[in-house]
Amino acid sequence: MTRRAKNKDSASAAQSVVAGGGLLSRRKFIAGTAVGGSMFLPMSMAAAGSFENQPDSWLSAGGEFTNYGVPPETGEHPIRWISNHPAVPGEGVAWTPHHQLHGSITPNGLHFERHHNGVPEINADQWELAIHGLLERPTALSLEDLHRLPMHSETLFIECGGNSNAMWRERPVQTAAGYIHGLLSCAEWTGVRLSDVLDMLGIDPRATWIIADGLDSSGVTVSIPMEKALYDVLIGLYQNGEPVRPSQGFPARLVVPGWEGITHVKWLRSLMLVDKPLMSKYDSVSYTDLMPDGTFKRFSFEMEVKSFITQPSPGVELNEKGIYEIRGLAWSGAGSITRVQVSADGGASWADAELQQPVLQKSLTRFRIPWNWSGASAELVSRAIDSQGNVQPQRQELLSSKGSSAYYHYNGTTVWSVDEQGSVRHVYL
Ligand SMILES: Nc1nc2c(c(=O)[nH]1)N[C@H]1C(S)=C(S)[C@@H](COP(=O)(O)O)O[C@H]1N2
Ligand SMILES: [Mo]
Repeated sequence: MTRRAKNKDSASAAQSVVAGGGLLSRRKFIAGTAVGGSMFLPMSMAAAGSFENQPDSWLSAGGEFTNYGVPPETGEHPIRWISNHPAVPGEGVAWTPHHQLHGSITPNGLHFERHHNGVPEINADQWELAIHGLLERPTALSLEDLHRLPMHSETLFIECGGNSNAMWRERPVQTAAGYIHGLLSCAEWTGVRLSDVLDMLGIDPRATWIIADGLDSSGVTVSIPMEKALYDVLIGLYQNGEPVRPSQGFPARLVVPGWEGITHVKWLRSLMLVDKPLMSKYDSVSYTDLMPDGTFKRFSFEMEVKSFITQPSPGVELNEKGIYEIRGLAWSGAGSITRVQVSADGGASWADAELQQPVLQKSLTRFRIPWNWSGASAELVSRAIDSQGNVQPQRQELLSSKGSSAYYHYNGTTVWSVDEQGSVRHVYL
């Protein structure tokens, strides 16, 4: 690169700075002026123009095709991290490795799992869903019956109410982003509308709640207000186009847009219409919030606005100074994401990240912003705002409102600190 070009590049890089710590404007990044054009281009041009370094695959026929696709054997290999209760093996979670993923859809094999007593084996041919209680025509529907009803698809996140609960700890836990925030996934769910099924069976107007239970032996029984059931709940049959996976609730699960994971009852057994909540263990003990005044807040159904940075993040280190794209995920159970702000100086200054289109309701939204890492230490943090005007709180703000003995429903910020060697750690500000 000539001296003149270099000066021009650093001048444009300076112009494109949008916030402290080296956050840059996306437009400059794409135009290549900020990158200088010299980092990537000459290398890839050389490779493209030469036949000397071609791999052997160039010379012979390829391998067999399979009837079900598998991930590549070399390169990055995203996998879930499983953590089981030591005494009750069926009680546990598998975390989605968000620090290894891109885009906004979670591949089915990497969808998070939360089981209270393992994955039951269910024979789809014998399966029936009982629908009873305050209904004119109580019935049992087979999978075939459900298939004949109109189908709907929606891309939606599911987040466990216990996701990110390590963030309530006194010290910042040092693990990968996906193992802090990965009880969260996003898929296109296809199924039939619960309202269509209930309308067909004749709803008794006294019905105000619906109680869903599953076929696993964990006694997961959840009360959901009828208002929500009739608004947008799906009986989910397909996940990213293929039958719901056994760990996700095959043959049918509830999909309750924007609401906490426990309401998405898997391996559906029955739905009962009633005039009050059941107050099962999952309504009244688990997934409730201990408030600073000593009372418990129940039915915190809607997952609040939240975001975190997936790259860079602990374990996803920086090897040299220069331009990187900061990437992350944002979502809200209250609607869609309208804005994500990113800071590279621990919240002293903020810049708007680009939101990957289309931005869907109650779905994961990918955000990105270019960043020129000077080699100095930096504190990276993101903050999301949703279509209802809700702003993701800073961790300290959340602690002051919810108290420090909370366990569920953490939606505060997460800060990654980058040191001069480019290694990334989780910190509290
Ligand atoms: N029948 C049944 N449904 C269930 C559960 C369960 O253990 N049994 N776990 C719940 C919880 S706490 C969550 S967070 C979600 C997780 O869904 P996933 O495993 O498909 O990610 O399922 C919910 N539905
Ligand atoms: Mo959950």
